[in-house]
Amino acid sequence: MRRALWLLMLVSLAKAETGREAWLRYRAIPTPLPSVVVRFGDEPEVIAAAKEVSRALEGFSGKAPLSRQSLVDNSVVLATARSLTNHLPGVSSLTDLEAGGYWLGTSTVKGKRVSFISGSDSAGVLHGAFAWIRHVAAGENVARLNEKSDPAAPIRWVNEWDNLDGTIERGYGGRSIFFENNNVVADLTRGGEYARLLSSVGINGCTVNNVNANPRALTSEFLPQIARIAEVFRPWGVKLSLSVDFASPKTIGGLDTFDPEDGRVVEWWKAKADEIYRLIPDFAGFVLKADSEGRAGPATYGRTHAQAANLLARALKPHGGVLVYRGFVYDHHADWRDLKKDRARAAYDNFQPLNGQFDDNVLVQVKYGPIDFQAREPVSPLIGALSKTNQTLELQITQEYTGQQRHLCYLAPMWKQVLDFDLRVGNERTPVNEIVAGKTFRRPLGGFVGVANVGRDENWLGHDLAMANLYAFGRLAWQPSLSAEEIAQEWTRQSFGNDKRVVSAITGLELDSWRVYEGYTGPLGLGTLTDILRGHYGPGIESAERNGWGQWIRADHEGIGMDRTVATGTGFIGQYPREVAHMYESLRECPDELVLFMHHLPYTYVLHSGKTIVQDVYDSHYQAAEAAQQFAIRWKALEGLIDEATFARVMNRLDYQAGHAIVWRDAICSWLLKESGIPDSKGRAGHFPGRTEAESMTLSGYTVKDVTPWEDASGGKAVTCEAPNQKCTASFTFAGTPGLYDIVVQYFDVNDGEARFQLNVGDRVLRAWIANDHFPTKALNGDSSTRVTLRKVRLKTNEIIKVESSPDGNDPGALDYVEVMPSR
Ligand code: GCV
Repeated sequence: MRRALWLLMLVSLAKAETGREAWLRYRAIPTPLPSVVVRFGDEPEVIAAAKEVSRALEGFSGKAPLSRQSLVDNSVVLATARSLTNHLPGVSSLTDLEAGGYWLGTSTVKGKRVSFISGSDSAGVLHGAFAWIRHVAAGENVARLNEKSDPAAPIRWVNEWDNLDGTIERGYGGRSIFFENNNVVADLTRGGEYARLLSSVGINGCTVNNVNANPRALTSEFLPQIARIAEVFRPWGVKLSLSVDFASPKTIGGLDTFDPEDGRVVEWWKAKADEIYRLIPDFAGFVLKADSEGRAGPATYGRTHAQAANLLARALKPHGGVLVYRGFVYDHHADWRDLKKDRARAAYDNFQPLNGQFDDNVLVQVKYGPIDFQAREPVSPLIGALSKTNQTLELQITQEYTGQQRHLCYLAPMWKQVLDFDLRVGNERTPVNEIVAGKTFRRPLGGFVGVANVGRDENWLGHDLAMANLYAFGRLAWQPSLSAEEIAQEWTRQSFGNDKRVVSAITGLELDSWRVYEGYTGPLGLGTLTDILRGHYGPGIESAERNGWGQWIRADHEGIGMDRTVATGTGFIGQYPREVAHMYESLRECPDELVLFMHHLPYTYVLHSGKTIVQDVYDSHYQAAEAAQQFAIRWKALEGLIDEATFARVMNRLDYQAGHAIVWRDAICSWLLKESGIPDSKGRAGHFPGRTEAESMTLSGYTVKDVTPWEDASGGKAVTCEAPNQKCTASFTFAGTPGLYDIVVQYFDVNDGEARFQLNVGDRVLRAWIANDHFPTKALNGDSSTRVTLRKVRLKTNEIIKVESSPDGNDPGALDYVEVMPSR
């Protein structure tokens, strides 16, 4: 029997996995398990829970369990607390569970060994079922389980920024699983599968369309289509909500106004809510982005955010719906010359004065930091200020500013810092997670929202390891006290099995990844330092400066950083409660990791680390880029221990990340060297051993081009091959000693054609490839800069190394440099 199980396990390891099952893989587990699933109750969620447990048991044991509706030996029983008490009056089923909470237990009833999965309600049974499965998958002994668990907050939602045409704003895992061509897709299988994934980590709501909402979402023609999505969500206890356009009464409602104080507008929203609830009785509510980044809002009529929010909330109220109002409101035409202007102040300045004016079914959704999902930000001071307002904390699962799922960046450690941060409201312990959950200020509602943006890619987010972020968001929204490590381990065990080597390697990679990403991108609280005007992906340091978007870093030849102090700066720090404000205002106490968010300092300023700012940046970038090289090596060690297809997909991404981390390192260090004029005391910045710039090779057919921004190309230049049907060549003579070398060809792969490349050494063709990746740009810059690496190439002195490329469409087959280093 044991042998058969292990064989089964090996077979499942060998199966090519697509990632679609995510963490719900249900691989063989060599442990005795119940052979019967008993269900009491006919609620759709209880039925779904029982089916899920059956499915899991079949995967774990290799044998489909029997299904029953009465008690038998060696069974697992699923029921709400009430129906458990009705069927088995003597069995302890906790009655003090909160909505969605569950109890897992075991007992012997009339001589029969039984495991119980019970919930406060039918959603609780589902959550309990997935929790029970999680314990089994982790190889734990469920025969001794006795666990009661309640969610930390009632709102645990994801937002999807899906557009009705099928694109996704800031989505990196393919097109929408919900929409195409301004309609809901005919086949909603993926929508149902997604709801199952969400449910498995306790997420109970999903806003399916972009907060930059298309008014069509609310039209009578479209709503029945939306109702189809709600149907596939329903069995999984996931409620649907919609993002709405505030101008809808005018744009689709035929009115000449959308003034929240106009009676006709009030009536329009009421009628719209009634219409929706006729189609979707469990509709969760609306999400509204107003007066932000060009969206319509109450400012058009001189009304407040509270008036706008309450207008919609009152239409939803009779049906039990909520209105989530986004706190992400700021002026994106700010005057950068004005040293007192500060985008970081905006959320607080806009919403704090309205504290107490929002209805009880309104939640203000606050991004974790005062700017916009950067790799590191301080906690938004607005969170501590909304003492009489419900809130939700907005986290971002989709890695907009953190590598867009091409870079591994497990965000749970960052989220934990946010959730655990003690804002010291009233000089008392007031951690963010308790405030937003509604506990601190005893609010009726509160919670957590993650911007997920999953797509049609088989593995949902584009990077198999990024799924740890979706998983972690759900787990933290349920139980913020979990550690990032516990969550990474849970996720790894369920996704990749319980082999100790696998669990430790993958957990280790996940846990290191955010600090590594931060280390080679934006340092010391400066923000990610990406190109904020376009893709938010590669380096684009000065794109933050001298424009109205307000992500300024105020760098010049002398110093860098925003002065946000009360004493001499924008006064942002004064928005925090006293103790926190004191910490940030004082250079002695301000942590290094945020010092340039809070202060403008000379490059020579000595940090708590004992290093000058400039040296700290050089060091962190070299260390982190090296750590990113190690990620690929650490992953390589797992070959044969996880299924081949997943291994190869992740290997590919980590190899790419290793190269792109060097693009980042070089861009930031070269820029800093030029701006500050202060050399790297370790002699690395600006010196690139083994590197030959394309522009200094012997060129045939290529043209030398300046790259913008200059720091995104080595030496600020690239060579392009522009004449159609031409092959260009760039060559140089290898002057090193004979031996084994790694050769890197750094080139640009623009999203507009598929140029061909070839690398030759002497007469040997070492590699031919097509530049056909899909980076978010048509330009030569840090988004499109990428590499091919050939390892252990035997070279002789004076051999000619030659790169050839031929353009295709608007892709000019551009080359940056070739680097030849002894193999390590
Ligand atoms: C949906 C940032 C993103 C936008 C996003 C906006 C928001 O500005 O870049 O794509 O819009 O935040 O959160 O509303």
